[in-house]
Amino acid sequence: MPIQGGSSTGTSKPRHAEIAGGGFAGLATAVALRQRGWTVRVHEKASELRAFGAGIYLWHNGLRVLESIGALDEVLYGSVRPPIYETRLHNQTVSKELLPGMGWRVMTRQTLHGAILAAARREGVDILVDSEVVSADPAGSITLANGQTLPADLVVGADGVASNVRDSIGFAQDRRTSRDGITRLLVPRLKQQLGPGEWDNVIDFWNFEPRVLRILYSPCNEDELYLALMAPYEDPEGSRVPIKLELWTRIFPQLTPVLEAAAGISGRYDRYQTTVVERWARGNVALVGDAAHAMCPALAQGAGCAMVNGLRLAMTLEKHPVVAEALKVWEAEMRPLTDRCQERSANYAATRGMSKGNQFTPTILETARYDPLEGRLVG
Ligand code: FAD
Ligand code: 5PR
Repeated sequence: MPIQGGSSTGTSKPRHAEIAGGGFAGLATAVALRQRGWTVRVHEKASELRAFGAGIYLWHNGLRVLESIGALDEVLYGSVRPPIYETRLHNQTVSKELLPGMGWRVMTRQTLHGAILAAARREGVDILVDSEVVSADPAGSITLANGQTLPADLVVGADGVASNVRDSIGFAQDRRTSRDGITRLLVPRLKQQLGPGEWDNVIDFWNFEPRVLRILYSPCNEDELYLALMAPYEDPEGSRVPIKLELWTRIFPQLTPVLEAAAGISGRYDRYQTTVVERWARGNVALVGDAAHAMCPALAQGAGCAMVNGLRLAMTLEKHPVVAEALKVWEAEMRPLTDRCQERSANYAATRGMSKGNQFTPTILETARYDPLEGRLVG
């Protein structure tokens, strides 16, 4: 008989989860648990529920999670599937990838966050803002900044790369920062001003001479364009925000209209971060998303993996009623796939290898091809 929210002690009281973090990981996990009979409370330390950052890519794996939690239609409506992923080196096209059979979409982070939040509200997830989780206890509780301690059958640390849940428990971890980083901005499409060109494509403009600068040009919808401006951390001009317009237009003159728009936005430069944690779970506490496996963005899989792992966590808890046992099964099942993705992303970032083009091989796309509902690879 399937376990429909009955607690492991055999009473009919629904099992309860306390989740730290109202980002993509926390909210997606919350909906997946709620759909399986749990009561769920999400704590977000910020005073507003919103996504930080500009645009985001999702692939088959993440889109299947959205389908499962009831957020896909809204995302499809507000996003695009660019016809081609083009890579240019010194403005010469090195590849045009069509990615046949592969589901992928580009959208603003607000579109994605709004759709998952709407699903959470529909499902009756309890969401508190201005609620900071300071620590967690593997026996099953969290403590808030206001001093309150709340018991739970399951605690989820989805509180991002600087996770308090993780650090309060003391998981051994390796945290690294890369030599490159990114300034992310949303600007108007300005297709007319850009002039003739295939401006509905994603275009990854790489430049190594006279200096290392890269622009990942990603349309999110008819009106909004996501610009990711990459520069080494040690380049004070390339990493400056607001951007140094004259530097960027000199190397990428074809993007002048959108760079002018970008120069009017304050923006933020972030170095890539990687976190490897010895374990994803201890007792009744599970780490989901960047708290567990922050990764370089090269393969655009951080949020996809986060949501997949959150959904699979809820699915595993359905099959294994003892929470601490379920968490072990879940980690053993999901970790290798996530680790491989993190390694491949780190490798592409370290070698800047995406500049060679034809980057989306079936192996590289392994995580993107994972179907969380079927538990196997597609395509
Ligand atoms: P976060 O998004 O960091 O959310 C954590 C939430 O928890 C926040 O709302 C925060 O305010 C809250 N919080 C933090 N601490 C506490 C606390 N103590 N108590 C309560 N709340 C707390 N991924 C993709 O899938 N596709 C992409 O295209 C992509 N592009 C990227 C580009 C760049 C440049 C970078 C850096 C990352 C990219 N990623 C991408 C990765 C993706 O952004 C992250 O993996 C994803 O946002 C992780 O979600 P999360 O919910 O785990 O963490
Ligand atoms: N892909 C995406 C992205 O946002 C980044 C990278 C790759 C979608 C960074 O912004 O390689 O840095 C990358």
